[in-house]
Amino acid sequence: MSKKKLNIGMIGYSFMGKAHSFAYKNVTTFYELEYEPVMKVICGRKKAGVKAACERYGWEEYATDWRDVIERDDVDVVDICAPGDTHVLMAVAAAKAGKHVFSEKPLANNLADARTMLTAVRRAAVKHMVGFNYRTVPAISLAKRLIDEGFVGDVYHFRGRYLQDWIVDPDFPLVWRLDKKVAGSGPLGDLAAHTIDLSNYLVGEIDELVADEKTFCKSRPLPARKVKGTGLAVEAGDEKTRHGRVTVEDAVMFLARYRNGALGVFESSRFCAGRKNNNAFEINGSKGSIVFDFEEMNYLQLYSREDPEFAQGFRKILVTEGCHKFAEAWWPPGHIIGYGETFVNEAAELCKAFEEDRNPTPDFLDGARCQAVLEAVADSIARKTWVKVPRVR
Ligand code: SOE
Repeated sequence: MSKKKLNIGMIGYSFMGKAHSFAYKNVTTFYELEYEPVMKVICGRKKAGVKAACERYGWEEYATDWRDVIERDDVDVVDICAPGDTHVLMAVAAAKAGKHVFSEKPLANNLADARTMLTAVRRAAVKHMVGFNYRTVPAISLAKRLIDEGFVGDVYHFRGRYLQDWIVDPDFPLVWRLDKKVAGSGPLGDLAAHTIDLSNYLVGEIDELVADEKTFCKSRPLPARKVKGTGLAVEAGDEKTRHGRVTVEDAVMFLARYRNGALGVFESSRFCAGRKNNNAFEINGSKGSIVFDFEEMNYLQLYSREDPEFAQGFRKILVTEGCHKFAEAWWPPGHIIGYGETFVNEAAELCKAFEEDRNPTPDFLDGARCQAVLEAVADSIARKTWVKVPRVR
């Protein structure tokens, strides 16, 4: 039977553009899908860069103006992989044009924009998805199942951290992720957004929080005019004396109280030497605990107080069996998966939503709920006090 086509128009071709291209290219190899993504058009402002990405990643065509992508009749889904400051404009225009919208995280650079995006996709009755790719790690699905099926009991604590070290060198250049106007915030929106989404998903909504932050390195060399590499890897300009101001935090932390009575501790930083992509958490409940660390993403640790006393202890569950959601599509048991596969799983979820005529998960509501926490963190830092997290429905 011939498959139905889902034509994708993707804006952005850097790190996330590469990840999403990898996903569209590989998804039908692993998933039986009624709808098949077609890599129609990739868009970026720099002609040479987007042309090269188009050829390398395997897109049919390229464009240099995102509005052209949105206006095309042969585009069904607009996939936004551009920096946060562009999301609201692109997503609202895409929804108005009747396109389904897939946006990278954080959904926007502030809560007002996130709400605008949510309203736009709801009004247009189009499908919407936000790129919290870690939800598709099989160990995260297992954590959700263990919590839902009562293995952890009532949750008392969520302790989450997301740590990296790629800007610990003060000579690392002033890239867009360090510019508040473009990125919205530092590790808060870039990293803690993932932790917050996982905590929303696994534990529930946060009621109130108190936060603090620090910028260790306030000025950095401007990047080389001709930027080499993509994503996080760029070179400083030859002239290390030309500096610019860092306008985002380097590290952020907050304490949280959940609506269901649980307590949370969150920490995110890009100044943790040796921590490359340390997205990790521990949840402690009345019946047991679970522990996850992305650097060992194929495992989930479980401690059950209901095991016989003589056998109690943390067990490491290898999450690669056919019974494990998001692992079942891949390899035989024990043949582990990696970071790229999370994006393939995400693309499969997007396609399945069309087959099942529902919205994909996580969606703009999840994105806006995360944004409400990000906003509360910024508010708490500015006012140096506990603040309530605005509700988003
Ligand atoms: C860079 O810090 C980054 O690529 C984030 O933007 C991603 O969301 C995160 O998953 C990995 O690190």
